[in-house]
Amino acid sequence: MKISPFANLLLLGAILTPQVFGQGESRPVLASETETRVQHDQRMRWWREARFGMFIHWGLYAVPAGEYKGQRSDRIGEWIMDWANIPRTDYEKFAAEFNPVKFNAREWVQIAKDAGMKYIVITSKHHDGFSMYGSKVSAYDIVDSTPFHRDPIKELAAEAKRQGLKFCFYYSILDWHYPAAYVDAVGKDPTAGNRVTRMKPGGKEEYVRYMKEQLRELITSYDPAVLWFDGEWQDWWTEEDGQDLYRFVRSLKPNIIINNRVGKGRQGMQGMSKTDRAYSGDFGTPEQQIPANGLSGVDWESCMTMNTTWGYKSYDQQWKSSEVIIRNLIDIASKGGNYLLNVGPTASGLIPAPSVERLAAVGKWMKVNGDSIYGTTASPFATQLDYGRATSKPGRVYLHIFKWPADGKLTVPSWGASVKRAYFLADKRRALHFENASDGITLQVGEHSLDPIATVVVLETTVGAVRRGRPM
Ligand code: FHN
Repeated sequence: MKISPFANLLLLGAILTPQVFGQGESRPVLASETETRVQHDQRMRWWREARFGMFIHWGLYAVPAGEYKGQRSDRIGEWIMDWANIPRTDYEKFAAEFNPVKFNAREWVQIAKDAGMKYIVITSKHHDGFSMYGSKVSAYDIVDSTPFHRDPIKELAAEAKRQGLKFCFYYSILDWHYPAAYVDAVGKDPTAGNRVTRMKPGGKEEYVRYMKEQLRELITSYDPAVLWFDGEWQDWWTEEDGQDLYRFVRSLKPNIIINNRVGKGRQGMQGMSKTDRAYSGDFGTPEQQIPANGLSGVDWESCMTMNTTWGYKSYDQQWKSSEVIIRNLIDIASKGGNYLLNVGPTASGLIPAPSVERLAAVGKWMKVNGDSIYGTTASPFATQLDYGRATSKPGRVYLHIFKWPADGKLTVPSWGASVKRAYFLADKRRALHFENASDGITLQVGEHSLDPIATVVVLETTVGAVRRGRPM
């Protein structure tokens, strides 16, 4: 079943003792009855400052690469078992063909690091149920069932640590392969993707025990900084199940960060006021979109593909331009969010060249302008700039200019601070002339941009930047 992506409003499910909130605003108890706002902010700190991460969808689905018995589809590659209606036993045969001999953990981490990414989230197990790490609770994994016989996750975790990136896991609650699960396609076109996976009687309890054992080995053996759950929309999975799993994971690693798809935070907001229910998880997960005004008052991360698929498809060449990707990063940061940008490696273990090219272009921009993204909070302005975006830090506002003014002048709306100095982030020596006025400032930026995708101007201000949109 394809879930229609829509903005996720996440109520902070983390424990905040009643005195931290105003009266009547206490949240249900989740992971630990003692996490205060200060402790929560401390736990989220690196994640909030990081702003930019790499999503990796890698699994058996890279073997068919979007084609099965001559059938192709415009649907996402990692769902091929579903949309091509491949029986479990036939799908399992892909394991014997999966031998990613070109996989090189150092290269993958270097590509992420050079792009300016601060964390990596990789699929430990997607909906197909195949474990991309050496699992002790399932032989349906890359070490036991493929000719590769290596644990690429172990190599990637070690390399991420060596190069200073946070290593994180994606884990799917939905599992098409688990014996107790079955696809309820009775009377439905099984290739239409509207199938529902159900659990046989007693199967859910057995599966939750299995899932917890896998999560235990993932946390104790690879020490992930984030657990990025997915596949939570099944009707046999409840918000209460999510809160139980949230507590379980946090009991194994108290400072781990967990997304809202551990429970029903992604679906439950329709028709409900945001105070009706608190949802488990530490951040919202809008998918393939950037919420128009961000998600105020919560942490959130937009996850997006570079073409149209998460898992590799040999014929998907609908790549976003580097300009779109860089401006997405800026737009998301200006609204107080993180950007989780996906790559879908091939069955031979390579990140597709178009992805590598775009990530290098992002890295080139970030090398010069990263200060305007890392550790920033949302724009201090009440309305969105028509010529670009803005981010802020205490005592600074960063203007990202997409559209260069023909007359070399920009108007910056007032926001409760006055400007002391203005200069290009890429050329700090060159002071820019500006005039403070009651309704804002007029800034002279000259005839030519410094970067056609986004030129950054720094405004040094008299007071700490106003923080909007983030619980910081
Ligand atoms: O069904 C998955 C999909 O394959 C992919 O993993 C995305 C990434 O966020 N999540 C689910 C769809 O929302």
